Amino acid sequence: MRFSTKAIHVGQDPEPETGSVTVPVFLASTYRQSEPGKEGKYVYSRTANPTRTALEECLASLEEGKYGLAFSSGMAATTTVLMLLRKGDHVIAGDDIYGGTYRLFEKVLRNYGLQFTYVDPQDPSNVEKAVRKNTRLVWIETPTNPLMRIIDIKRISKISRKAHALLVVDNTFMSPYLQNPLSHGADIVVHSTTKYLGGHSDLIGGAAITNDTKIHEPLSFLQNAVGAVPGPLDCYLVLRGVKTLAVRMERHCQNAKAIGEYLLKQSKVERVLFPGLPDHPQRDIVRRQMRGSGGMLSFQLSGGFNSCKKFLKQLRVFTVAESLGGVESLIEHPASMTHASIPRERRVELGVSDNLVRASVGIEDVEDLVSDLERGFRQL
Ligand code: P1T
Repeated sequence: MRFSTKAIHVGQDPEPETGSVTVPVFLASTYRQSEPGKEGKYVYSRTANPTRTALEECLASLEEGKYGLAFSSGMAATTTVLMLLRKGDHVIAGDDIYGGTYRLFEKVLRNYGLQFTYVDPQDPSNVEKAVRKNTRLVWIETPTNPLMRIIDIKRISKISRKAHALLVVDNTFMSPYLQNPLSHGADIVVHSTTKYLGGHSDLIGGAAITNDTKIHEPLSFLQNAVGAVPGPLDCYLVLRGVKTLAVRMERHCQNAKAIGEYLLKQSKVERVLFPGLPDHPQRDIVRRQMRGSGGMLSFQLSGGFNSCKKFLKQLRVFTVAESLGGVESLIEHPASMTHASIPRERRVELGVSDNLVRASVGIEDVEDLVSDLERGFRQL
């Protein structure tokens, strides 16, 4: 089966009793046992729920994985994956990652005895040099949030394999339609399903997918033991979103490309960060590991934070908000919003400058998006 057929059918056979063509939302928290201790497939909904099972099977198949687990948020998925580690273990993480992931690592998990080193994985030798005896996990995003840097998953996977460390790729920015990290050597793929998978900015959710039984078993144990699971209605909403993922992603890619090209021509734009530009320095990796350049782009405006504020204030179609991946276009200022939890010096060092704007290009008519941006530029 190909992508959209899987998105619409895997885990979603018509319900046997009624023939319902959509997966029912099983609200039950618990299930009858025919005799005490004689458990069926479902016992208690934290452990397993039929609506969640449908979603987990579908997401696994879209990521070319065997096992999928759904969580109550992207951060819940990340936290649960990190709980595979023990006190004293070392993690190498990409230096440009979602601010909330950095905050979890630094402000929470460090207190539980995990060690973190941040490197720029655009040059894989930086990861190699950071390996210690106790390195157990490598964490990357690609493209990175918000600088849109591309990391070579295959090369990083060779390094992590040699170090006996798990490679986790947060695939939120691409969605499984555009990139399948497991096929390039990742051990676990993580998603914030809040974004493209849900696709309509109406839920918070997460997922982790793997091909390896030895990873799935302890992770599945942790999903139940920790308990950061999504409710059945949210699972249903992700499943509904996933059915149209392919058509949405095509339009996101098309619109973002047009906006990227438009931004390049603006005199007030100092730099456009977008993997879809023909002269992108990492276009060989883009071609090899991605099936499209996605709907996310960032750009730097001349005139600093003030200029960004003036620009954003004029917009009527783009909404100034955190998050991404919904049908509607969103725009934000990472330094004061999504990445505010990263200390300023560190942010500036990385390139998350005060004049950086990040856009999640939606699937509206692109002419209206361009006119909206024009309204913003007229004010500068
Ligand atoms: O918000 P939540 O579903 O918990 O997902 C966290 C998360 C994980 N990974 C990536 C790459 C993300 O971008 C996010 C959330 N990001 C935003 C809210 C944002 O605006 O970047």
